[in-house]
Amino acid sequence: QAEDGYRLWLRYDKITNAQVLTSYKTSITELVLLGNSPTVTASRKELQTGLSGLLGIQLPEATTVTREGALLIGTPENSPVIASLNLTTSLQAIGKEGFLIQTLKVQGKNSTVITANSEVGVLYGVFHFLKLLQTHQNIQKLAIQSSPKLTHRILNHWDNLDRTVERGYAGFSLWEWHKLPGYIDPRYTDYARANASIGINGTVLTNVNANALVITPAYLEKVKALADVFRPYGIKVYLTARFSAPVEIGGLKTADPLDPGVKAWWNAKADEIYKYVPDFGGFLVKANSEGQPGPQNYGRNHADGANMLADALAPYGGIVMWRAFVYDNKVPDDRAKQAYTEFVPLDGKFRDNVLVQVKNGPVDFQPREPFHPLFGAMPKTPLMVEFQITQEYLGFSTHLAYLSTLFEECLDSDTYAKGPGSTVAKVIDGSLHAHKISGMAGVANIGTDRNWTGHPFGQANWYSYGRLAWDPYVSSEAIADEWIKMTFSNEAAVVNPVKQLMLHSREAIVNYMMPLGLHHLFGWDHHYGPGPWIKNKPRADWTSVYYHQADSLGIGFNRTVSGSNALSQYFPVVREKFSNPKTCPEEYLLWFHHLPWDYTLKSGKNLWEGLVQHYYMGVDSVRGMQKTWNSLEGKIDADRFAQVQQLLKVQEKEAILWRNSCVLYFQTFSRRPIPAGYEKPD
Ligand code: GCW
Repeated sequence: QAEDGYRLWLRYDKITNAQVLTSYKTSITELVLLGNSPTVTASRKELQTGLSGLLGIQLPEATTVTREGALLIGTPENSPVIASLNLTTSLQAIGKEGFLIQTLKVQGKNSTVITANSEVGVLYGVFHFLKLLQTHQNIQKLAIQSSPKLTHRILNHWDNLDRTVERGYAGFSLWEWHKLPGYIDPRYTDYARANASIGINGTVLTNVNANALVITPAYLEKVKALADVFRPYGIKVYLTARFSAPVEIGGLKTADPLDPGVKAWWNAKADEIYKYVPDFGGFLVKANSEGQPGPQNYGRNHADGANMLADALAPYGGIVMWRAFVYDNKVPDDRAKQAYTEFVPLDGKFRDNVLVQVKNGPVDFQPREPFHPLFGAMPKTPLMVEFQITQEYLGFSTHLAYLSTLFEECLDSDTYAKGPGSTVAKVIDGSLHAHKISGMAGVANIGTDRNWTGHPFGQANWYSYGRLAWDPYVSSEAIADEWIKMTFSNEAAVVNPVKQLMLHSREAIVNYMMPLGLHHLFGWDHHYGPGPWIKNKPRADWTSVYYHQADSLGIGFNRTVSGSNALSQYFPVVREKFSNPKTCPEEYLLWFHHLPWDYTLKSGKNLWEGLVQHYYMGVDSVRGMQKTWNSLEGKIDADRFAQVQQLLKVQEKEAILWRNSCVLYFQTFSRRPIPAGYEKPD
């Protein structure tokens, strides 16, 4: 049977390791799971599908524990046996969405208990339990307690109503607007299962470049149909709000957020939306950025705009996620500075149900960026981090890039906002500044492709995003380990090499696209191939020369005090470290500094030689990845093996194109030879 990757990491093929299989079969003998609410039904179905696949058994159901090896599942509310277990203290500690999995004697029998304060918490526990089996863990003495560290774990779909996806590379939008609400594609349920399995609890259905039509009744009916499918899986639906909607669909003359008529319009709109979707999550807004309308059109600021919408949603418990990715018509001396400049003065001015959503870095989802200086700089406002799961700037769904390492690098960065240890993770999980709400947003890489993400390894980015939104402190290595086991194989001979390949894959791309802190050197607008030579576009900050600033003397963007002084936006310890090229981590060197071609790097090589070396290393790494992958032939199903093999060949070709283009282009400035020993670029 062809393996098309549709099942993602929720593959429940029969366990072939006889020892593991036997031990599971003795430990899992009956299911005690009461109730039939939609969420309980989802748990039951997942378990039965999972266990009949993995163990090849149809688990008998009972209403109470009758034998050794019972799986006792539920909340104290829906299960009298669980209520009698006296787990109150542990349950108190895990919050609404957390879960416990414990080996306990119940009615004298060894049982595995999966419990939580809510049915969705139980569902998360069920997925976790299945993962233990998928990854061949010992389940004899379980004592697992897990709760999400962030309250809002959200996918952002940049999906348009015509089903095109902005920066989406895996087919069209999953949402079949034309057929909704009458036809419910079973794929919506599989989408919800996949998200619930990693704890994602919200989805923004529409593009941040918003279309106001989605909040008209004709579409709200369709939105409701999707929300109804997702609800049992703990997933709330959110929409993007087009700021000019009162004018475009409401017939008002203005969208001024301080205008009483505009406020009344949004209040009524919220009332209407909640009639369709009683647990509607709220709005995500891109305003006054890249031509989108916003409060500044009326001389108001971001807080005025966000607060108006927040007030409309507050009676229903909805939130506003207001994006900080802003740049306007005035081309700045340095675009990297604009968000901080506009938002820091507004700290403390936002309503309690507003989160400001900040991209991981200050420019735009580059293969590598230093962390955004807003993190830590708005202590009175809950900040979300926005990651891009879709690989707009990392080779689309053609190049293999395991992005967990990028996410992790950002989350682990120390802002020094409150002294050492003030990491981005602590800012966004709310612990640094004691916020009650917190969140992470990931721009989805999912579409109608059979395997959802185009590249089979794109699935790992969806997966790792969800895992990090649940726990931003978990390591990329641990995530890769479980993902590989669930997706490909438990055999060490597969797990170890694939893990190494994944963990180094993003650095390979940095090297062949934008080493040493270079950034935004892409071909015009499509952001795929190389275009370091791009100039003379409508805006200077849409060109590559604006970012690399190469000339006969040197290369790099000077963001120190003698340049744009973007460094002044970081806290002193970071600022000082990055300001000095000798202490600035070399991966950010040309992000912050314009340096002469003969500047000496840590390796002893000069800047030109070091740059060339990185470009060549990038291509070499791709060749290494190919070698590793080729060695796995026969250990991975033939279909996915061949697919990845072909994609890696394309990637090698394109890595060479990147390397040669950049090296030859920059050579026109450096006027230095390619050091000996490298193959000739052409
Ligand atoms: O990365 C840039 C993209 C735009 C995108 C914008 C944003 C949705 O090139 O396509 O628009 O960022 O994040 O708003």
